[in-house]
Amino acid sequence: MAMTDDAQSAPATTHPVFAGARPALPAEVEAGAVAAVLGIPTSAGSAKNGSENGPAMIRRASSHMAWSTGPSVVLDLTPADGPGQLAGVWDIGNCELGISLAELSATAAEILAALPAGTVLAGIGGDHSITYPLIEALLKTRPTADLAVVQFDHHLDVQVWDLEQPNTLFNTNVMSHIARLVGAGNVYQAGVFPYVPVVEDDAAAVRELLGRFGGQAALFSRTLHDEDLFAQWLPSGRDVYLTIDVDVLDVGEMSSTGYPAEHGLSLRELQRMVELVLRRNRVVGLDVVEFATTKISHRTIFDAGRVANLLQFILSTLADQRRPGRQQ
Ligand SMILES: [Mn+2]
Repeated sequence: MAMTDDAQSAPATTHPVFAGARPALPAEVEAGAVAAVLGIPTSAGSAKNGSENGPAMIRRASSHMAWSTGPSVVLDLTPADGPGQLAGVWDIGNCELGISLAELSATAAEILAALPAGTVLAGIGGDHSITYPLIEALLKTRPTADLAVVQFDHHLDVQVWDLEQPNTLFNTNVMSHIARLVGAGNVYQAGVFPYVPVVEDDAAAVRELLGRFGGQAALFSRTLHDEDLFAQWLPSGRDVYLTIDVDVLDVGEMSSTGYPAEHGLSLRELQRMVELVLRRNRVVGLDVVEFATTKISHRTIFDAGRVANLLQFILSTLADQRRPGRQQ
């Protein structure tokens, strides 16, 4: 197949599983599973098309981490004490969540209830609005008094109006709705662009809202780029929901997204920061959102590969934490 930067339409088919993970229905996932990957192919919460192709593109790009014939395993060379074997990751297919908020949450709750206790539901978006029903379902099925949300994103995704109307949920305001769910003080926003234009009449309200958040480690801040300062800023020892909007990456590494960042993090920087989140907390749910394209090209295939590598890194780190003898 010729691949150029124009022409090819995005795929109608999907690679069956993420990175050779074991395929199963949620109820078939075995006890002790580390994570269950769930594709959520929607752009219902976005003004732009393309994020509905995220799960298919990212799964297809992940196929370089799986043999095409017969069962295989993935060895992980990142642990300092030698190769580990990635185990316990399942792929439970796609979930067509529909467009009503109640429907989204109910479906996600059914999936979580069917999975073995302790299995991390790992969502592949889809636009960023999917994070709200995933967190709502998590709170409903696995109540915790101590949930923090760590968001990597180029944008704050907050607004200060119409927040009592759940049908106004979009990728542009999803974190305001999530702050209402978990308490603003429990939402940590990392990698956000530091200069935020607001309507003058709203400036005080926005400052007040952001002041109630766990905090913002903005893109150009020392808090984000000094590892010690960033570790101090992060929640520690808590149950964490991790949400990664891929537009937090620099356009040079991620142009397949609705609003690419002219200046963003490198994938390597993001990995180091995400690793700190994982090492210092118990990640109980996660998603990777906003990969978006309507075309197949060299560029979009490599972008999808970077998202696949990032998700593999997160799942491998979670699996490594469950290895016998590891400190939690
Ligand atoms: Mn976002």
